[in-house]
Amino acid sequence: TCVDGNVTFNQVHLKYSEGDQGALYDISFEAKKGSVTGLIGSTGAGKTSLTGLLSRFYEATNGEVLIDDISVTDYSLETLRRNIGFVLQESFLFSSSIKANISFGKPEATMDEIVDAAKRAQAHDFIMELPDGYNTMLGERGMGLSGGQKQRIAIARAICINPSILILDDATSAVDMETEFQIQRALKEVMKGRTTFIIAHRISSLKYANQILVLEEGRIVERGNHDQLVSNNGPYQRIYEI
Ligand code: M5T
Ligand code: MG
Repeated sequence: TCVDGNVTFNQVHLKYSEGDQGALYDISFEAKKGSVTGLIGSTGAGKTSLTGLLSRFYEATNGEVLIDDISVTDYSLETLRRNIGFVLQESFLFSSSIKANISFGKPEATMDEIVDAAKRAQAHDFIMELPDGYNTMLGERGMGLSGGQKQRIAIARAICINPSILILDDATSAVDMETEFQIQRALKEVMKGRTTFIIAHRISSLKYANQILVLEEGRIVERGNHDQLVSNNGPYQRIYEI
């Protein structure tokens, strides 16, 4: 099943356990198909929790999370897995071949699809320079990759499943300018046409977001696009100045 990727949160509350004071309170917003939503806020504000609700890593204690007007609880986990892609700060690579790492979310992917995903992720060229190309083994007894290379493999993996919804944990670790440029290009490519959530650690990646949600202690304390939030002189402006 393919989804369009219209996302709605209606008064969502999340508590991880009975005693806990709650990770999210009264979260409501819409993210239209193909739009970019930035999430920003200090550590523990609830950014990861919010995006995790989409994949049903956890379920809302109250309120509803909808994809295309259907509650996420009505989708199978398999459908959610096929439609939601992740590129995380510390994306997990397996002790396996590059090929297997790219097609991890879609084991039936053809070699053509894998190469196409790698090209769009700006990873094809460095892969071809490795001793066994796409068959190069990664991990403990295999090849070590740089942070920037790992990130591009993770982007290729996300492109490979062709998800309608994409979650990016934006932090690019310390990489050189050229790698940074390639990663930005790859991210731009992978975001195309997908409903994207960017958990931003740098404001620069939020300048073009359709909406930005500023989270503090589980609540949305401010929302708008970059220009609106800068002129608001509120929490976003304070983060921006740091
Ligand atoms: C929000 C708690 C966490 C914090 C709050 C993912 C997760 C979070 N929490 C749990 O108890 N169990 C969990 O599995 O929920 O945390 P977050 O959503 O991780 O916040 P963040 O992503 O904005 O923070 P960071 O540090 O990644 O910028 O009370 O303990
Ligand atoms: Mg987080």
